Amino acid sequence: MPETRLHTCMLCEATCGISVQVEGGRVTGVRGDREDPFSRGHVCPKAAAIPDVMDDPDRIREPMRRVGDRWEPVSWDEALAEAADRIAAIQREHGRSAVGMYVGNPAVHGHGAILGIPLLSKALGGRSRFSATSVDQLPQMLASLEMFGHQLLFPVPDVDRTGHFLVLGANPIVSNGSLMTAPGIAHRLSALRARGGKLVVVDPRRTETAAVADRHVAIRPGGDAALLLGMLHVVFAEGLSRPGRLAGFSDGLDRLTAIAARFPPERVSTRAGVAPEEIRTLARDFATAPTAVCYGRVGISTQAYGAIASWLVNVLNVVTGNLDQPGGAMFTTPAADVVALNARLGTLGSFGRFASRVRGLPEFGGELPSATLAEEIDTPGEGQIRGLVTFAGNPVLSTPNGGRLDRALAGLDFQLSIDPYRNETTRHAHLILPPTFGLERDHYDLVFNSVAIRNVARYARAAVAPPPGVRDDWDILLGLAFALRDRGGGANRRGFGATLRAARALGPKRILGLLLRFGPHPLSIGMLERAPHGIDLGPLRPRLPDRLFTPDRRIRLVPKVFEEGLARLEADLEPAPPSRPDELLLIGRRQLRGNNSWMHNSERLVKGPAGCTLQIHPDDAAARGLSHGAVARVRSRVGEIRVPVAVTDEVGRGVVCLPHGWGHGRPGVALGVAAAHAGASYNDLADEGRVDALCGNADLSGVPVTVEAAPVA
Ligand SMILES: Nc1nc2c(c(=O)[nH]1)N[C@H]1C(S)=C(S)[C@@H](COP(=O)(O)OP(=O)(O)OC[C@H]3O[C@@H](n4cnc5c(=O)[nH]c(N)nc54)[C@H](O)[C@@H]3O)O[C@H]1N2
Ligand SMILES: Nc1nc2c(c(=O)[nH]1)N[C@H]1C(S)=C(S)[C@@H](COP(=O)(O)OP(=O)(O)OC[C@H]3O[C@@H](n4cnc5c(=O)[nH]c(N)nc54)[C@H](O)[C@@H]3O)O[C@H]1N2
Ligand code: SF4
Ligand SMILES: [Mo]
Repeated sequence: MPETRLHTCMLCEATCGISVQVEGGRVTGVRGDREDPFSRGHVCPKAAAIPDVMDDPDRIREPMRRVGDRWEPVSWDEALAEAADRIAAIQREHGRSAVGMYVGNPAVHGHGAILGIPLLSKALGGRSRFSATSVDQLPQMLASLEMFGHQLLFPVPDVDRTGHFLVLGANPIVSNGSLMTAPGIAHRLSALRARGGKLVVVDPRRTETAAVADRHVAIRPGGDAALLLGMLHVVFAEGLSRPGRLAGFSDGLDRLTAIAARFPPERVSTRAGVAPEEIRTLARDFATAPTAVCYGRVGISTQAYGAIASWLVNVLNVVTGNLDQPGGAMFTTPAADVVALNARLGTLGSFGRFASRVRGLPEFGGELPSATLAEEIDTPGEGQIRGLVTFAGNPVLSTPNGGRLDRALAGLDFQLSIDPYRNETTRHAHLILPPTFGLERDHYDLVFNSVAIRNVARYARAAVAPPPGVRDDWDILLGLAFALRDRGGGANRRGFGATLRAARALGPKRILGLLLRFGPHPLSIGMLERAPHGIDLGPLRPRLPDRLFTPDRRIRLVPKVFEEGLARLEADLEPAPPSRPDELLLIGRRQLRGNNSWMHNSERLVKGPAGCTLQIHPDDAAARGLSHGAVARVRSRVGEIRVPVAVTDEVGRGVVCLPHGWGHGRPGVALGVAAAHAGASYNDLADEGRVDALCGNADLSGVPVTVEAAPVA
């Protein structure tokens, strides 16, 4: 008899409640849970592919050791001991920073991983930490740290109550929202328009979200900081600034006014690629709406002025009185308050405490920018990285100049990867340790409940048993941490040993229970288990100034780093002409049937028309003799790829668009389905030399490329 179990989709930030059909210990179907008070039955096509990963014949089901080109199974005890021995040996000879760690995106989708990673990190020691943060939301974390005193205190758009939603560089209809947990966002956007609200999308491409908006502004890639400065100018110049009660606990309004005065729309228009009158209209519509929220995501983060743009998004919300107000940008009150926990542990965040060895890029939150990982491995000298641990990441496909990183990984003395797949990155590992996945483990969204547009909580118990040879991420991380500690890892060995033993005694579920008990809502794990559809704790409420973590509980409107960073932008307001007349600017896109680099091995997601295509404007295609479906050769400073073109006016002239996460055709990759739909990698074109100079985040937007018909091989 099939049974129904309730769970949570862990693939993206929407955290949809799902109803899982289980038969004979296997998952036979996944549907949206209509009784979930938050997601109300919404799911996207990816949810049905969760069991594809669980049952994937290519999934790794026991620890594997590479001997040359061959892979052989190895016991857990042997694997953990060997990993710790080899890491400790490298660190003894070359110092702690000689072994690095890269943590990928799925790490934040599992509470065991989130709680376990700091323990492994401490056991490793050293400074060579990298993660997907620096190819993603680092600028937004920096803005939160500098303005609100905590790198994880994100303002979240109150989508359900806003009257005016200004979206820059995000495509929630496809991504299902980011730093904005809002399952069923398409319905929420329709509801916004149905109640007379406005949706405005600023994006170089006419995206799926722009297509349902009241207005689409086709900005020049990297032009957001300039645009926002122009808007701010108009707000002040036309007397539309009304911070209201926020003025009582904000510092720097005068300095901000003076800064804005320097950037009239006429001055920023070229850089933004938006006409002065349009900038004025955007500013007036925003500032005069009864409620409004400005929101930016990947498109404003992964670009040359991402930090400044992220700061200005917050600033615009403050000066128009829309921060911490219903219908504006608000702060979630999560049941398990990781924001407060981090504050209590003294990890509010940090910036620039040290710099990377080769290029001198700044530390952020104890990490270095991923754009510098390859050169830290392939540049000889003291402090060179010789060993690497990768956890739930695929940096060969997800960080700029993945080709260089691919080659660098091949030269490591030792690589350990914790991942269910042998993919473009983990194929270089000497050992792969396979985790439980998806519905095989309990689930609580520590991170995404903290950026949800309502206060919600849901605990899901594992729906099926895992294959016998895999272990929970938590157990793997803790096992490694113990093994490293036994070999001298961890700064204060006795204290660290006690921490590890306490962590093991408690386990993630009881740690979560403690967080709930000491959290802001009267909740326990037991209560959550008795309400498996999830609990709605109500709409977001104003939280300031109490929720601020700055020492004086005041908002810093003009942090020094951003004010100083303006000089670079000012010198770049008239962008240099292209170095070649036929140059085009490359931007990215996400796809409904994909999840960054790792869901392409699900037949149901990749079947149908090719997913990896280069979108190009009809005029640009014609000028190059390219017709729809023809294969183009695309070249940048760092590499070249071949990819079929899709001729469309979704992109403007001069801009081409390619999804990231493809490029599965490399030898040694064990992804049978994905190899048949290999595509090519965006990050073989993205240039690791291009970063936001202010914070080191990767600049992936507007990569100069040339496109031509591929010569027949
Ligand atoms: N050009 C370009 N590059 C980008 C982006 C872009 O927009 N354009 N986006 C960037 C962004 S936002 C992100 S977040 C990064 C993502 O970059 P990464 O995090 O480096 O890569 P993913 O593709 O998410 O790979 C996730 C890996 O985790 C494994 N995995 C899945 N579930 C689990 C699990 O439960 N446990 C463990 N241990 N492993 C698991 C998968 O098999 C896969 O190998 O890419 C970035 N790169
Ligand atoms: N289906 C699916 N959902 C996902 C993912 C996935 O791979 N597939 N990935 C998940 C992850 S890791 C993340 S971080 C989120 C990301 O969520 P989003 O940020 O909503 O997703 P993107 O589609 O990357 O949106 C970025 C937009 O920025 C635009 N853009 C590029 N350059 C610029 C620029 O200079 N200025 C402006 N204004 N816009 C620009 C792009 O055209 C694109 O539309 O999505 C998550 N959800
Ligand atoms: S929208 Fe995200 S959370 Fe919801 S079903 Fe799709 S992948 Fe899962
Ligand atoms: Mo991301």
